[in-house]
Amino acid sequence: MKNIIHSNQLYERAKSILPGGVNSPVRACRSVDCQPLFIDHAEGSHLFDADGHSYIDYVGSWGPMILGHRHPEVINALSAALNKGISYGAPTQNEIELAECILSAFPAMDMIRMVNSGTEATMSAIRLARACTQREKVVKFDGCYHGHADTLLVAAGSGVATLGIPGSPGIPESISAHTLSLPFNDLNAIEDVMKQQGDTIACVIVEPVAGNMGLVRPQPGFLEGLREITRKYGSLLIFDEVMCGYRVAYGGAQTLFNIEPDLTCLGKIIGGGMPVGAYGGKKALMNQIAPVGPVYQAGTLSGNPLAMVAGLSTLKQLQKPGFYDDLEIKTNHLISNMEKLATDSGISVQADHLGSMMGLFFTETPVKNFDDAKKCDLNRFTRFYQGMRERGIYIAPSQFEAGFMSAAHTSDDIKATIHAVAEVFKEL
Ligand code: KE4
Repeated sequence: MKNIIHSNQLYERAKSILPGGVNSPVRACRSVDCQPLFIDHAEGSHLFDADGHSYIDYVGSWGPMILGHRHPEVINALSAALNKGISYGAPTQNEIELAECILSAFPAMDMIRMVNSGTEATMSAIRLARACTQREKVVKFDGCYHGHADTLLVAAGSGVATLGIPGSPGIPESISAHTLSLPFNDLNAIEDVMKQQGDTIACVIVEPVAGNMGLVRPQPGFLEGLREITRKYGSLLIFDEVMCGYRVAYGGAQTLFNIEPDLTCLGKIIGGGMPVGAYGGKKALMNQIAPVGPVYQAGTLSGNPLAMVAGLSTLKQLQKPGFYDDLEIKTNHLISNMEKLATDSGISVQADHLGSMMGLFFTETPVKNFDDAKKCDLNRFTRFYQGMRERGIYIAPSQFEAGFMSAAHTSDDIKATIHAVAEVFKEL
């Protein structure tokens, strides 16, 4: 067993002043019966914990670190910006540069607003959709996560439309009652709901490639069906590409699947590891946002100049020829080897990847929605997580999360990972 005495000491200190000792619940590693590792620093594809142990990182800060840690171009851009100041609370050229870069990659948007997180992006997009349609109800999908705004933290129903049951105490039923959660990949369910109450639905929000129940890709026709049915009933289609934007393709899932949503939410990669979110769409919608229009949304640190250059210097690297091809080759190599090793070990897994976003479910049935995902062998996943971490491989501490390859992962990293998988699978 790795000696993680410093992490444990830090964890004891943290628990007395931070709820659960963390600033975001999943980091506490509770679902995999582990103490969290406290990270001291990172470089390339590796994290280094407070006890000096190194780990090959497939969490990538939950998605942003597609270049790997401390990419020289990003560090140089941040250092230069830092020499000019940290925050002004006033417009800067950096905000325009990043906005122009994003709009050139997402033709469904011709205007965008920067915020500080994915939660702010989706929360604001919902408010805009409600204002523009003069409707209140929101449709989401079981197992999709769009941040922790009240409207979107709704326990997933199962099978049929479920009027929101608060996913957390503190969310008034008067709010969650406006949110319906349907099974992902189920066009019949959304067609039924829209037939019954489509004229009250402000928007349908979806992770076009789901990553918060593990990786679940859209079934053929699902996204096209959402686009068609929302147009038919005058509801807005919101693609939450906070995770899959710039991850599954440079132009996100909407480019990969050639679907034009009405609003797009982004985060993670567009900040290059700094706190950035964004939402955007056509001018007719976005000009409803204050100060031009009446829909209010604001933020002290929105468009922070350091965060803007971290994002822009990251996106510029993604534009390099072959960037996504290289990620696809590396991710496919890892996932296909994991599938083969599982078969050789007699372990039932469902593995998948889209670009450098990958998933591994411990189940024998294909996973098309959250009900399928919930049938996974969570005990087996816990043992897998523990075995991999002991061997210096850092994966998400939850069966219901995705994994991420970065440009910094080397063939030696992937070889070492496959070796660790082979050993751990033998123990499962
Ligand atoms: P943030 O508010 O965490 O920046 O973004 C919320 C969000 C919105 N939409 C999607 C598709 C997301 O995946 C997220 C956040 N993702 C989680 C990981 N599954 C963040 C990690 C965490 O909560 O600590």
